[in-house]
Amino acid sequence: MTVITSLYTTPVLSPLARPLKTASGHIERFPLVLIDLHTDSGVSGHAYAEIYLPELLPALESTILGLGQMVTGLELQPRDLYSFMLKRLRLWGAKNLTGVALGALDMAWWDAYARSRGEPLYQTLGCAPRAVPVYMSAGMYDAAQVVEVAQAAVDEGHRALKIKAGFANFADDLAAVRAAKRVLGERALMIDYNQSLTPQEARLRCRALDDEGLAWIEEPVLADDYATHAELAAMLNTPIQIGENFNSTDEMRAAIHMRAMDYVMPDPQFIRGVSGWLEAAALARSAQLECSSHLFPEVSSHLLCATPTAHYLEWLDVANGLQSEPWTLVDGTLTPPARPGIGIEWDVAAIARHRV
Ligand code: SMN
Ligand code: MG
Repeated sequence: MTVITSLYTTPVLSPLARPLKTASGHIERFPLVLIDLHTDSGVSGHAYAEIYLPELLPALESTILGLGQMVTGLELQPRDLYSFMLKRLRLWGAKNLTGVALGALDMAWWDAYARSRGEPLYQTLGCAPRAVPVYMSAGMYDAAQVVEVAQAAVDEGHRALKIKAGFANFADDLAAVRAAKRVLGERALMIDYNQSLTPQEARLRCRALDDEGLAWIEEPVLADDYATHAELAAMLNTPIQIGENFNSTDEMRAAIHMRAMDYVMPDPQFIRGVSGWLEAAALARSAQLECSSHLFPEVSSHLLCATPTAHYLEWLDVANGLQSEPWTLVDGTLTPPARPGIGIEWDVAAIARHRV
């Protein structure tokens, strides 16, 4: 029997290849809490949590440490730990900071569990590794700036690119889309409004974009406005994509019930980790929704191998620079490594340079 003995966290501001500008705020360096979950068998689990506001990084770290206290001394059995924590958090609720902290902790204890079995996570989840199609995720660029980003996507062998939209004038959205398409050729282009439009503005802009051949339009309105997303999904030919802000599979189930999307893309920490993702993958299959990942490319490379309706893996390099075993794409795909666990190995010197 293996028991959790302690939890260590490290707050960092992780460097980005390009600042991430969205219509709802932008991120220069990515605030992360690195997690090391230790056990009495000498095995440790490694994962990280993200937050988009550096001012809240201390709050996220202390929330993770608080939840860590609740599982210290418990046996390293991921599903039992998840069920225990859902009960423990029932009265307070496991959403936003608490839910994200639980999700990151769940990733860490699944990593430790797979490592304790000497298995890559995909093997522990009962599936073979495979090359998961990737799209390069970028920020918000005007028609002139987006050319360089789209060319970089082509040069790096990507099959698809996502850019952010939501300029003050729709003409700038359309110009950026067309400029990117001219560079991308037959490669797929997605856009992400990051919840920035009103329902009426979303109707106007999505209708005007509907013949541009976009692979999907993401979160045009507030993430939990399932009614408007459902209206847009019914109205448009272009698929509507949501899911990164589902705090749980309970919210995902409600969105599916309202037919709020054509595609779904849970976020591994918001959906509450590996345990939550496995529930989400089952919901996506039963609803026959193509299922992509949001951020967290390392764990997503394993999870999408265990997802029956797997679609795309979002490639936004947030933590690669903090790891001694970098993750590399091959022909626009990412295959989970045959290393124990998720495969995250920290680069201590790099972390020291970016520690808060
Ligand atoms: C996104 C949101 C927050 C941080 C990074 C990226 C974006 C996405 O919504 O889908 O990548
Ligand atoms: Mg998004």
